[in-house]
Amino acid sequence: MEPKERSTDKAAQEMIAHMAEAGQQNVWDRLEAQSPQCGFGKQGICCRICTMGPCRISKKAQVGVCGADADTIVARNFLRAVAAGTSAHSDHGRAVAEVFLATARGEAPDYQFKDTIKLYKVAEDLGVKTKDRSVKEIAEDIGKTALAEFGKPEGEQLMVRRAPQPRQEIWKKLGITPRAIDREVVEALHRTTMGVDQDYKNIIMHASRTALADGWGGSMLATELQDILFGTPYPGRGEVNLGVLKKDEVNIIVHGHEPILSEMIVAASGDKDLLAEAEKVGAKGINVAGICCTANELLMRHGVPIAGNFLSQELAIATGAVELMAVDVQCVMQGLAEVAKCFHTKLITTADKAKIIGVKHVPMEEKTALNTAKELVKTAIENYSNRGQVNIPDEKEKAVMGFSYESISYILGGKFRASYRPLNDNIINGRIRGITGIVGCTNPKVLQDYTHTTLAKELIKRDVLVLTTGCATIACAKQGLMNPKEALELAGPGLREVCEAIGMPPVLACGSCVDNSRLLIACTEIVREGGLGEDISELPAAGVCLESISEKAIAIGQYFVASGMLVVFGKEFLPVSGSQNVCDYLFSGIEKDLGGRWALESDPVKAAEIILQHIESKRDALGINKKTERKLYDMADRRALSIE
Ligand code: SF4
Ligand code: MSK
Repeated sequence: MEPKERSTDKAAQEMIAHMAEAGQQNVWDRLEAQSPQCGFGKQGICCRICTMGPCRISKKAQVGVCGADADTIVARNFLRAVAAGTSAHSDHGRAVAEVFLATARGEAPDYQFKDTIKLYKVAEDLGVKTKDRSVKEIAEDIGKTALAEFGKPEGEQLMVRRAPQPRQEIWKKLGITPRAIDREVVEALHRTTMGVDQDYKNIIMHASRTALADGWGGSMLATELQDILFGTPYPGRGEVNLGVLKKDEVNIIVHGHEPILSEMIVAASGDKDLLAEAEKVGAKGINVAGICCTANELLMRHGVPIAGNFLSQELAIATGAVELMAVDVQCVMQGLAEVAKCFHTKLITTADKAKIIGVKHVPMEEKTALNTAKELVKTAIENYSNRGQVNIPDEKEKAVMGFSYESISYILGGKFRASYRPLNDNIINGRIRGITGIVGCTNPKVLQDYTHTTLAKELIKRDVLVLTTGCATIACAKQGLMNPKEALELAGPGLREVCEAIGMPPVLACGSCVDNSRLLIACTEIVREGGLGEDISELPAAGVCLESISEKAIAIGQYFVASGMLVVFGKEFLPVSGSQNVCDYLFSGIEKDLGGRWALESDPVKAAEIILQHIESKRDALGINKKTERKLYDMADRRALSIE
């Protein structure tokens, strides 16, 4: 396969070609070696949860050894994916809560609370008293309460109370208001063991509860506590793509999800002594860049450049310019270890729960975080002189990123009148037709970055405001969609007018995977502002993920659906086609229960059509598509106008 058939990104194409010439294997080559992939797995109809199996459903054998049919097997696999995704986001949230509590107790001296305004807000939401108490006292109670959300023996998730009231009522009526996060995941695994839940709708109902424990629980806690610790993102400039690596500086890549260590590496890279050491080895400076969601976290808060998204992780090492890559959890390919062996790059794991065989492990502890980070930076500096040939592509693009729901409110209304009112008004008057969250990863099965960016262009062209997270954000940024100057040229006239007046791009970078919770809050704020219905399900809005690699994306999709939204997903990434009943329920029946539903479409242009139709149908239902005729008042009308 030609590099052009693998990626739309010129920098990636250059590095793919370069790796091929050098005989080095990457993710695309390994996909080819794995092809053709198992058709049963693709349809979700293989089961290996007990040792009477593994079983797979076919014309010849329409049930497993235990008698489980395709509906049960597909639903069980779906729930297991949601549970795995929920556990990933939520364990991330727990790690942040632990550092948060340690900071409050003075046991993590390198961290501090950067956003105390948000600290008070979160205290209120978690029921923590603030009157006559110090920041540390409040923070300690927030930390304890947040940690309890993962395993409390009774009660429901506290953040759920942020949702619009009618939404909370729906969850209550269906009995799916999430309880402790760990409990929902444990119950999901229990229900899907052999011989437990064998009613596909009942299984999917628990998938909603589990996913809600993610979106309105673990992920939301992760986002909120990170904002308090590291600062709530506000729009700032940055650069994106492999061209951000520097030929004459020590390059360090941070990759993964939890910003706990990467924040410290950024701090350490500014250390005077370390900068002097870098100079001694002939480097002009220390350049930190990110990959995947860690990259989003750092650019949004510190303007740290982004080297690439998921599929670019091996390509970054193949430039020969990376002295050290520090990885923590999630989306880290084991294949990195092999690629790193071909170069001087030191690959280092830092999370005890995520080691790679043959890769050096430097454990990160909150008590000594900055020292650990300094050690890593020092290792990178010492490695600079071991560089061989360097091939850094020229490509890089400017981007404005950092749209938390607070910052959207701020830029819409200004410091003293921060509100979503201008957004609601412009949706109501039709300049903006609606909003769409584009989320997701990059997957070697599809042309890198093509789907996310084509979809984003289609939507903004038709006056739909786009909010993005995760690797989809990086894809859009690489293609200039977060560069207001370039992107506004592609926006429809209504959206363009609003964005120009406010000074924002038509595609807003809202953060990492856990930051999809920001989209839930943004939707809630729009509902609260008024004029667009009483619940998220009434909004002219949708979620879309045309490209994913991870179970996390299925968990996100399900919590969007359970929050009342349409979610359009890439066909090949939701393995449910083996059960017509499960498909019928997820694509249609579930809407009666929850107001949201799934739809499958892999073509970004067709996906845009589905979203547009959905948005217009919601606008019709809200009555905001009716053209109100301009009325010229005659004298009788004027007399009838009363001034209260
Ligand atoms: Fe086969 Fe049933 Fe065991 Fe699954 S649970 S592996 S379908 S026997
Ligand atoms: S990093 S889950 S590849 S978005 Fe969050 Fe990117 Fe997907 Fe990982």
